Amino acid sequence: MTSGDGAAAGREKVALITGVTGQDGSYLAELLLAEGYQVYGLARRTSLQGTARIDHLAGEPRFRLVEGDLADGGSLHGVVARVKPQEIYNLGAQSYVKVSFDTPEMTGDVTGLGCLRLLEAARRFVPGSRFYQASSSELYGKVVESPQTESTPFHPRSPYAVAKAYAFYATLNYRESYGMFAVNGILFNHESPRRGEEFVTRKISKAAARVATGLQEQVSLGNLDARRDWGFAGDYVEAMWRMLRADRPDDYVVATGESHSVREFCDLAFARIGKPLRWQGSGVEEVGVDEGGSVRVRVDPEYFRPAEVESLLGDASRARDELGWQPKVSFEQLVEMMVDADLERARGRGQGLGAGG
Ligand code: NAP
Ligand code: G4F
Repeated sequence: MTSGDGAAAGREKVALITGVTGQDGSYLAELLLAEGYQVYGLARRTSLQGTARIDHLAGEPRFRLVEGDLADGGSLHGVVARVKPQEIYNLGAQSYVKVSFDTPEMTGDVTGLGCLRLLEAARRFVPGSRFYQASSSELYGKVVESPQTESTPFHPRSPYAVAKAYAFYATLNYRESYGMFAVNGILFNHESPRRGEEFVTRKISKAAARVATGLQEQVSLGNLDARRDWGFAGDYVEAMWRMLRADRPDDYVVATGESHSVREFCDLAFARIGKPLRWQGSGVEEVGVDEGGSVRVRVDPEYFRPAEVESLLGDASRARDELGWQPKVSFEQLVEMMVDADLERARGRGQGLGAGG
């Protein structure tokens, strides 16, 4: 890890990304580097190096990692004071909804308060900077209308979503109280070959690839009826960047406008490996069976959540009309991209999590 020393203000545009080792952080770093930015990525110390998604950027002179933690305000103040970024993207979070039920305090601290700590560092050291908060469609939770827009009321259904609600309003509050250019991107689910393996899309694409290569027999999932508006992460980081280049600060929904079930994701993934599924049974007895009669998908209540978000569907009209943003990758292309990347990995030819993914 290179330590980032010295503000680059007055030279090229400087951005700070928290969560740079995550799925979105890696794509955003690539985008900003391609746009000529000096990029500082905040990373925390872990016992094993967790930089697989950004290792391909290691030799890039305009990319630096800086040590810090969203749970540690002092570290954030130190980094922001030293780097003096003009743009701050707060992507860091405990982002897995299911785990937030097991670690609600930590999730609240990092995902909720962490945003406030970073806003406060920005207010003190770079009040003229532009601040992006990674808000989430999980805020809509128990949805009251469909599709969801920027004016749909929130009803968070997990400690994660409650923490994101805190961060959403902290961001809005700094905009209104201090006149800061601080915005929320309300992003619906977005996936990629770099998606964490615990999330349902990657769990399915990886399982399908391993079934195809004889490494695995079947996969156990939770709620097959859950519906999500799934897009491609590479498209969504472009919306983040466009939000910070807008004439005025505002909050934006980012979504495809299409909703699909977990079952449909399985259908496409297993069709891609030449093992289309038919579904038998219902409830916890439901199974997805291939043409040879082998059970490839089954239901395990272990993956159910104490409170479920059943269905999400976004309306990104504002982002389209005001930012000129629209998704490029379709749902079908996304599933194929993820299964194909996992097939390469299962065959030992994959490029890892970063470049090429
Ligand atoms: P991700 O892959 O889980 O990445 C999360 C990042 O946060 C990782 O870099 C992680 O670092 C970092 N992090 C965790 N705890 C931290 C701490 N205490 N201090 C500093 N950094 C910490 O998530 P993602 O899918 O890229 O999502 C990016 C952001 O968008 C998250 O805030 C997420 O909640 C939000 N979001 C995601 C989606 C989606 O569908 N992907 C939709 C809406 C909103 P380590 O590598 O060290 O763990
Ligand atoms: O892939 P998931 O774990 O994503 P979830 O909960 O929608 O959260 C993701 O998207 C949010 C945006 O809406 C982000 F804010 C958040 O950080 C994260 O990136 O689950 C999707 C759906 C859920 O309804 C879940 O119950 O799939 C269902 N599901 C069914 N079986 C499963 C499984 N989810 C997981 N992770 N694993 C399963 O076996």
